[in-house]
Amino acid sequence: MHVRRSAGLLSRAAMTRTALVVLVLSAACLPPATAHSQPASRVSPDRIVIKDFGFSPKRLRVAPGTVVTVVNKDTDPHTVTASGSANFDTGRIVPGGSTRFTAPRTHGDYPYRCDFHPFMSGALTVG
Ligand SMILES: [Cu+2]
Repeated sequence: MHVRRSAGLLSRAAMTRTALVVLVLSAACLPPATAHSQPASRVSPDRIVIKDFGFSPKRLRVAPGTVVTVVNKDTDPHTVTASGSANFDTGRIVPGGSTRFTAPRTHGDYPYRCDFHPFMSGALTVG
């Protein structure tokens, strides 16, 4: 039947496309070939460190719903507070302290700032 054959072709095409996307993504996720990759980012990939009134990394990429650890290595208290429609907020993190929050479950870019120091900004990329 004509309709069923078309559907079969379509799903084969879709499968091929999916396989290609998986291949491309796998290649993109491979660690850099240089010997200068940072060991710290491998040990704690889902972590934001606050130091010298700045967030590191400035932009963190995580999977949806990831529990992100925030470490405050400054001598002042800080927060990680979503600037946009997202509602994550660590509240006050004392100097030397750490806390965790759950990243949004929807893919997207989520800028955040410190409630006490609005000039401190960073971004969470979920996806
Ligand atoms: Cu701050």
